[in-house]
Amino acid sequence: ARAHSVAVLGAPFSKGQKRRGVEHGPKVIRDAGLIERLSNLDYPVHDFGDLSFPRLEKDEPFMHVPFPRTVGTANKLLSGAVSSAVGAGHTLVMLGGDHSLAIGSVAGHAQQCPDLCLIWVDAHADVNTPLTSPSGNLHGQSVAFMLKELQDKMPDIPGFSWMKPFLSSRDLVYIGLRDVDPGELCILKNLGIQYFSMRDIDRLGIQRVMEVTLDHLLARKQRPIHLSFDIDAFDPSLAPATGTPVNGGLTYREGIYIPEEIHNTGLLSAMDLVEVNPVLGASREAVEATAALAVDVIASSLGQTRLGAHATLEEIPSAK
Ligand code: EXY
Ligand code: MN
Ligand code: MN
Ligand code: MN
Repeated sequence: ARAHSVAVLGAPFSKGQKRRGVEHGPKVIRDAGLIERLSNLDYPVHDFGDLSFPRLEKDEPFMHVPFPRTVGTANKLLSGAVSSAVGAGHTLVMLGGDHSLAIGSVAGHAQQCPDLCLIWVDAHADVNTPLTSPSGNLHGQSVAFMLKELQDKMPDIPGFSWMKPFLSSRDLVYIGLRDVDPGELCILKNLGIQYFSMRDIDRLGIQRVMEVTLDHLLARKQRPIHLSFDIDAFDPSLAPATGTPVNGGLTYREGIYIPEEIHNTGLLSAMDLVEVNPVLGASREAVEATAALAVDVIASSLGQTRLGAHATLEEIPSAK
């Protein structure tokens, strides 16, 4: 049986990339009414507040990778918190912060649920290794830390000795890709990873994409799902306040259908909502629209339907 309570955990962290502001993601997502929206659904919601991450005095780049120890240490802390929350029976919602946080979030989840599968909704594949990364930024490398098949392609990055890769490439599906680096495409192809680019969504439709995704991950056996949702999967017209926007993204309806279908499996065990950066919105409206969209994705993942929350009204009120 799945958890019957939800834990919300903020991770105000930005050192997986070089732009300031994404550490304020948890605050703007909460300000958009997250906790209230979740309490309209049918289970208790625990707000665990925000983690506080240590600032390291000295953290020299590794190759061209900035802040390796800062990112490694933050993710170690996050993985412990996620592991405890999932272990206590909560469905965990992690609010980022940049997408490097998925390393700790998925690792902590996997500590409790070693057979989990991962659905990565993103414009980007975030599967660079330090040797393929054009930017060095760790938020573009999160998945490479997780994959067993990349073990001997990953150098020993300072700050990450606490973790070992734990995910098989067949236990991962990408949805929404449209900005993939050459080294990343090489990894996707070589490891035979299942992915749906925006073009694939155009061809198949989001309904078929979700059918194939869930079949790929769950047909052999039902198991816990981790959803890692990068807000930049949406079209920038809908989610402008983010660090690496890419044109041609998910529509509102596609981006809501994905979490609705995941909820309907009954197997969602933890999720991330990352890369909301209020400093990068052109206006207050742009920031609020992005944060409201994040709330819609989270609420849909947890059972909010487009026909409203689960009805408590069973009978038509009688006038007589
Ligand atoms: N692929 C590029 C890189 O590795 O630098 C861009 C990565 C952006 C990562 C974002 C948030 O999903
Ligand atoms: Mn990402
Ligand atoms: Mn992205
Ligand atoms: Mn439900």
